[in-house]
Amino acid sequence: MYRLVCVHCAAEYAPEQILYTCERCGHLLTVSYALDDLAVTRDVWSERPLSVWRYRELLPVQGEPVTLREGGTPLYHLRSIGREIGVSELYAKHEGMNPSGSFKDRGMTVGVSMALELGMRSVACASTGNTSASLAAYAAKAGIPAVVLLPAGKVALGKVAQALMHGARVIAIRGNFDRALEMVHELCLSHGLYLLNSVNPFRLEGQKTIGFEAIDQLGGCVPDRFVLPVGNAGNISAVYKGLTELHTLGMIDRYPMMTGIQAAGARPVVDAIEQGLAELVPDPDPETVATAIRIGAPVNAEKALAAIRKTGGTAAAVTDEEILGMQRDLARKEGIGVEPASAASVAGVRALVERGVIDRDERIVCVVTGHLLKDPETVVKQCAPPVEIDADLRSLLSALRL
Ligand code: AN7
Repeated sequence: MYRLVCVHCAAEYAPEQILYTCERCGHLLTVSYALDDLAVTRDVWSERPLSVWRYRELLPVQGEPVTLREGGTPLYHLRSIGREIGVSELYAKHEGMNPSGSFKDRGMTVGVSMALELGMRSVACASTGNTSASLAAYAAKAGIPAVVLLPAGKVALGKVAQALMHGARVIAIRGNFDRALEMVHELCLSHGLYLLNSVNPFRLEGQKTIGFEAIDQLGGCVPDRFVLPVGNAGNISAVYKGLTELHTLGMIDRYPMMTGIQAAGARPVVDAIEQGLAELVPDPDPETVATAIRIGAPVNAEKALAAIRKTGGTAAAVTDEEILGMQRDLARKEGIGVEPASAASVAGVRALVERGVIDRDERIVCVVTGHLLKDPETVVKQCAPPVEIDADLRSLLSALRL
């Protein structure tokens, strides 16, 4: 059993209430389980396949979930990049290997399942792209309509293609993501659609399983550090929340240092950490090539700042050049294709090692959040086009300079 609890004033609400913010103080809600009554062991989990649903005792869904087989993503040892940076225990959890190509699927399998259990019959979100692609797919699977609001002209091609093809009603607003989120929130409250942005407490429950899986894949070992790209700061908050549950259950005895990486042009969380601010100052005009994290007013900042501070972690910004450079390195030196925002986590490790903030002995798990094919335009811009030749062997040998 669980209740919804305000992250700020601890007011409690019954789980069946359709509520995204505390009625007393307006802050976000989180799912709180009666962990003392929970009969679950690592052995029970390890008998199930690696997936979001391996951990179902720590998820709010009661019945059969709406699933496309999310989670169970590979954890790659980055031997080549690790050697270059001087960190031998560097890993990447490739969330691009989820059904729609990003970690959002972990949230949506839980979020859309809850929408149905709560009797909601339509869903909506604002998105920098991946949330909309994922919501569209899971709404299609569930057989319910979805509305998605995107910042016009600022969403990577593959993500728009997915949202359209899966049949969502796709609206592009002349404004940024932060404005789109305000609008869709109002729409959901006034017209009864179910809001599946990361203000939704149930969606984040699915995303916390990234941390569970990574620990399982390391043979039960807690890494020294988790590094995640930060946009709305939902994912880093979710992973930390999951770890607090494992800790309460006695399954882990320490916390990894939670580390958030933002783009230099969209870095309100980094500023808050560096300046020791209690509250974040929104950036009205965020800009970065990593459009997934082009977010100026992260709604989960309160939780993310606490996660970073309580675990002795940190936050850092990387430039667009560093992001794209690491996207190429991951592709060419490790065979791992990710979108720019995802490369930010590994680029952040490189920068923090160089600055002496990260110790080279640390065991580090970077979450790489979305697939390379999400943003083909940014890929093509970085690479020379194919060499076109006449269809004969002489031309081929000449093109290959053989
Ligand atoms: C690839 O799709 O916000 O810090 O609307 O797509 O939990 O927001 C995407 C975010 C990192 C940041 N990497 O995660 C959206 C959206 C990728 C992403 C993030 C996003 P949060």
